[in-house]
Amino acid sequence: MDILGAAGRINVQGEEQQKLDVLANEVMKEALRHTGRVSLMASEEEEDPIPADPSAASGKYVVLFDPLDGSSNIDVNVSIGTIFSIQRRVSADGCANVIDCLQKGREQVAAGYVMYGSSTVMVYSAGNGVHCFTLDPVIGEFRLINHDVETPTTGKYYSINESNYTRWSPGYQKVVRCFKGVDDEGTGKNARYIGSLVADFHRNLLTGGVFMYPADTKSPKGKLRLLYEACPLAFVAEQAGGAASDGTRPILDIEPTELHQRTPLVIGSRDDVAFVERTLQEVEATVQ
Ligand code: AFP
Repeated sequence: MDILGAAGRINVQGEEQQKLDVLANEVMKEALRHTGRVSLMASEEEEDPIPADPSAASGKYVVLFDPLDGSSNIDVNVSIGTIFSIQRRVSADGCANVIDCLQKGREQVAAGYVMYGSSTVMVYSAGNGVHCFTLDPVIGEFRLINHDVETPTTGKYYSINESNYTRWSPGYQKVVRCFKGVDDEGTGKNARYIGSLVADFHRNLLTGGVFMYPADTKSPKGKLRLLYEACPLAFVAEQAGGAASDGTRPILDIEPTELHQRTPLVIGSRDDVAFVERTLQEVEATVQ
């Protein structure tokens, strides 16, 4: 099957689509379209919301997804994933519409991800703890391996693309110097960065740590997508006792205004996220 390499198209995010991005998007749509429960979908790969079958027009739920997160890692056999967010439909009659998608992360009914790594794991929360399953290929089913996952309150890893250092605000530069132990108040963390959000998040969820993708001079609003990436992972993080912020406020409290809205993201262990927010605030105060 011809599934590797570029598809020769640019998606709505302005990024080059890989063949597997396109295939994963089709698989997700097909799987959700016929459930009868999903009236509308929204994908990171498509500009507009995608209606389900007319027979499912009254479906109670809306599903938003990043079909294949970590595209740059596909062809080199590094972990990638699928992220999903489930919202309750709020529009009363007729076809569900974009308003059903533009709900705060706090309103999510459930959210989670599947990670395709050395094993295939599915992690989800329906608002009652975080549960982790692994795919048993022999029986073709997911087995529960870890229920009520709790992430450490502080962790040993920080994860960020440091090649963007000169494009960050002084606050983020300070945070990273602290994590490296360069500045006095250094917390001396170890660096880990895969470049697939799902994989970076999953490692930090289990071991403790903080992932950051700040706004920078190249992406002034941040790079990651609020509805397809930040909100679902923030929901999982909070349910596991962690936190997620855009640097100043909880991700789950952001009122979305656009389907493909971007946001800065700081996510992971609670105390580490609080340290980042505090440091950003302190540096901001001295710069002004
Ligand atoms: P997509 O593959 O869905 O576009 O996502 C990649 C990603 O949004 C996220 O998974 C990574 O954490 C981040 O981009 C990596 O970005 P950099 O290559 O700029 O570090």
